[in-house]
Amino acid sequence: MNDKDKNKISKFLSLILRHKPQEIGLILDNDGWANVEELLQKANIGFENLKEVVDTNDKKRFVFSDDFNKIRASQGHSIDVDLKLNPVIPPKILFHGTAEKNIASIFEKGLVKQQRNHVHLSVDINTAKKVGNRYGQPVILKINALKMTQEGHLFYISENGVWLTDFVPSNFIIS
Ligand code: HQG
Repeated sequence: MNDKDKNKISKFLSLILRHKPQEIGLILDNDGWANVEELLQKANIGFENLKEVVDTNDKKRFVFSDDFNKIRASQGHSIDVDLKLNPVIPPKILFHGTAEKNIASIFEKGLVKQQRNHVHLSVDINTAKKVGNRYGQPVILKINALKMTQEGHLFYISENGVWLTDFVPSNFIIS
């Protein structure tokens, strides 16, 4: 497959496995897993192509179960799924990339998860820059993550290395 075709399938999988499985009549279990056979059939994709998209995906967005019978998105859901992640202690600082136009509201209300199940953060500035770039002129915010844990906020790390939390009050945003 060429990159364009892989990208198209990846975007489709993000839609189906994170937001709207009902678009193709798919049902995810409580932990967000879809049955691979059913997905292949309903999405009209071959297993080899699906595996290639999963294996070569730049952010490792999707993961198979060990026996390849199930597949799920590792993060980014808007539908209610339980990824069964355990709280972990974050590094001192995490980053969030957003667009310039959101800044005033973020400093007023804090970072909220909007439609998704978590606020998404990264360990590196570059990833945050790319994330922010999706919505306009990017601005990188530094989050005092470790300090947040001292006040009871929980952090999780997804299977593909994205840091997740429920809410970042504005007093923990340092720039
Ligand atoms: C902003 C992609 C105004 C927030 C990325 C963001 C990521 C506020 C937007 C993943 C706000 C939500 C998630 C407030 C937050 N006022 N704006 N109080 N609080 N926002 O897409 O973090 O490529 O739901 O800054 O790479 O941008 O799809 O979240 O701009 O990992 O795998 O509200 O999605 O991953 O947007 O992106 P999103 P996000 P994939």
